[in-house]
Amino acid sequence: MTMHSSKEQNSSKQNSYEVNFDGLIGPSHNYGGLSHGNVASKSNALKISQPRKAALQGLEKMQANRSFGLQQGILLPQQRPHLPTLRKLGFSGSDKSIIQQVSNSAPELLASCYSASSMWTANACTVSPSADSADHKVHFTAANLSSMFHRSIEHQCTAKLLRVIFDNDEYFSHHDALPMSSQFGDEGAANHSRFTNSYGEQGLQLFVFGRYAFRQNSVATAKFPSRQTYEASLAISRLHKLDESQVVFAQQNPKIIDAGAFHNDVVSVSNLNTFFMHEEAFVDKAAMQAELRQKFAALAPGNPELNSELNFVEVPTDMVSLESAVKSYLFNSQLLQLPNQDGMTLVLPEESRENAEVSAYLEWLQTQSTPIKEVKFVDVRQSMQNGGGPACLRLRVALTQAELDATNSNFILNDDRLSKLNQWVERHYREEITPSDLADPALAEENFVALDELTQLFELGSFYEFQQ
Ligand code: SUG
Repeated sequence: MTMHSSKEQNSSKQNSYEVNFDGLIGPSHNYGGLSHGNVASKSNALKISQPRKAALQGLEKMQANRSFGLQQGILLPQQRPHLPTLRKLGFSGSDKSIIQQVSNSAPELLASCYSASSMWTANACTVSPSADSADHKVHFTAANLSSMFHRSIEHQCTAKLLRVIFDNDEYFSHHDALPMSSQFGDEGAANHSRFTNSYGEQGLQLFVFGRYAFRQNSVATAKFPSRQTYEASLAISRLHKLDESQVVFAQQNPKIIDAGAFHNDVVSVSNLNTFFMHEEAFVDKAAMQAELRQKFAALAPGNPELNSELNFVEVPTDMVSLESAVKSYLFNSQLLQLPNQDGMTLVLPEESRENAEVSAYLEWLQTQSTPIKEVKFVDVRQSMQNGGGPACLRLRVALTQAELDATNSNFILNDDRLSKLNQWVERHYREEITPSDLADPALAEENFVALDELTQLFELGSFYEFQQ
């Protein structure tokens, strides 16, 4: 591998990329109804899932991004069922006997340990690019996901995988998840945005939280949990060595969490110098926008090459109600800068085309003078039925050329790997999973065979616990 000096690394003249790392949807994809406050997860609880279709939809989305000329990365599914968690909870004996005991006495625990929820990689971790950090490294903090039991068991495997993919101390710095307590609830990049003029330039990071953990009398939700705390966001900004002048903290509107926006990426999405957001997304929108504008303009004073203006594209409630925003996942889209194109492209879930209010809004948006010039739609319905849209399925990692070169290239997709993955899915995934299928030890066995083969495809060795 070529070594680069840190001077070269920081050069703004270097090429830089936003690489989307999508989650490969695992073979146990099912509808467990596990996420309180996530309307789709609850309303599709215990429906029959289609794991093969789900994974193929995910791969097609990744291929579409590649066809736009973008670099596309991939993160792997986790070991499910996660029997080590069930053993921790007191179940013992052979794998088969544990599955039988749990399905008889605690089916909700079996569903939790079977969830393929690591597919939503926007919740895998928070990433800060090297241009922003005092030590000029890319920082990763695995999200503890402590609010939902089925998600709280993801972070160890996530952190391990990130260390395999970004395995170079010169460029990358890894942090384990924050302490597992409700005061430090952290949901990763789904509540984090970054504004910049170009991915390799210094940027401004926006940390969005749902509640304060230690402050009395702060505004709070009435119905659904606020998963991210201010204290967690603050800790991550410290870990990532970000300067105060480059961060803004803003509280998500509790009303909108109670309407089903359990993560901020359900009501806003950013790219470069543009913020596409619902007008009711934040508690104090005016203060947040003023601070963002002021800090963004101060990033590069006196550099005439840089634009110091931020663009806010706000969607008013009288054009798109909160209910339509949550149902259609209008904002859970990928806002992309495609190579050799002037404006930005918004890649939305099909569901937003089918919502009359949202589709009328999108028509109108394209007649307006904003950075968003084009809309495209993607079919990720299997994931959507668990509350995961196009933006949930991807983790954005801004990398310089040198950092991309230092990234494990097995995890950057090419034609060959995509075709192998499609074949792997066809070979191993069930067409359907019903809730009662989780009780069948043969399903666990099949999943392990599939994952074992996957580790060979990615040259990972004995990565999963069942292989050790
Ligand atoms: O955490 N759904 C996920 C969806 C995550 C969406 N991610 C972002 N918005 N970035 C969640 O609620 C449902 C699983 C089930 O019910 O089977 C679930 O975990």
